[in-house]
Amino acid sequence: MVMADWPGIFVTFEGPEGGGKSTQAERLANRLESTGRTVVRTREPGGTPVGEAIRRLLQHDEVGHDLVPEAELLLFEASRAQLVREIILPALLRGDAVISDRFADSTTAYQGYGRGEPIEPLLAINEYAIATAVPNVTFLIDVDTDTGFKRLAERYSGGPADHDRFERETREFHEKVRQGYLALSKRWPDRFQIIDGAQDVDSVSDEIWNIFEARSAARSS
Ligand code: T5A
Repeated sequence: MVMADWPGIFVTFEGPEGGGKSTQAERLANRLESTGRTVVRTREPGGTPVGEAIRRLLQHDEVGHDLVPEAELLLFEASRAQLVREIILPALLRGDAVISDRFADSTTAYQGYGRGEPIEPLLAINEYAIATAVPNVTFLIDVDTDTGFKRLAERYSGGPADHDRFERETREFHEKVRQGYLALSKRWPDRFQIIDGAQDVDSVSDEIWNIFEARSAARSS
């Protein structure tokens, strides 16, 4: 993958369900904005009108239940290709900070390691979808499957209908996803920062902020 030299900074949050990605993406964005930085917040699947329509199909629409694994994978990539070209690359070229709640590593972890789609061809499709938008830093918020499940159970008091299609997958599936993420962090140790998501929310966000500041300083020196 070729990392482009844009003036902005691209940060992604990744990890298993319930680790705290959305919470921490929001906190980092707020903290950055309080320093005067322009922040573009986005999420996957979604982030554009096209992507949000794909998100509904993938996660909640009944028709999505019939998706074959190959179609599921390509829909995530279609949402990503749109997001990169419509939102992410223009923002990075303007010099903004882009913070994305999930990105291409989610496809490798869920569709690759979780569903068993072959990893190397999948990485090539990821590259096609993201073009030059390789994240500068990826925070992998790691929690064990039991902790992630417990947090989601606490959040949903309305029963199984509230859980999306992926949250209803087996424990074994989610364990494979988690191990997949850890394998990816070994493949790209410079980009990935593993964060222990079992800590309390403030400790996690302080750790992320310190790493972010150190990396920003290193980039501008
Ligand atoms: N997917 C996505 C693929 O299969 N392939 C792909 O290519 C892509 C992009 C997206 C789904 O799609 C799949 C993966 C996902 O299954 P989503 O709705 O975006 O679905 O779901 P997630 O990204 O998994 O988001 P979650 O909300 O489930 O988890 P988060 O964002 O990790 O956690 P968060 O911040 O929402 O927190 C969950 C709960 O835990 C609490 C929060 O208050 C909340 O109640 N919490 C903590 N509690 C204690 N201590 C902490 N440190 C806590 N941090 C948060």
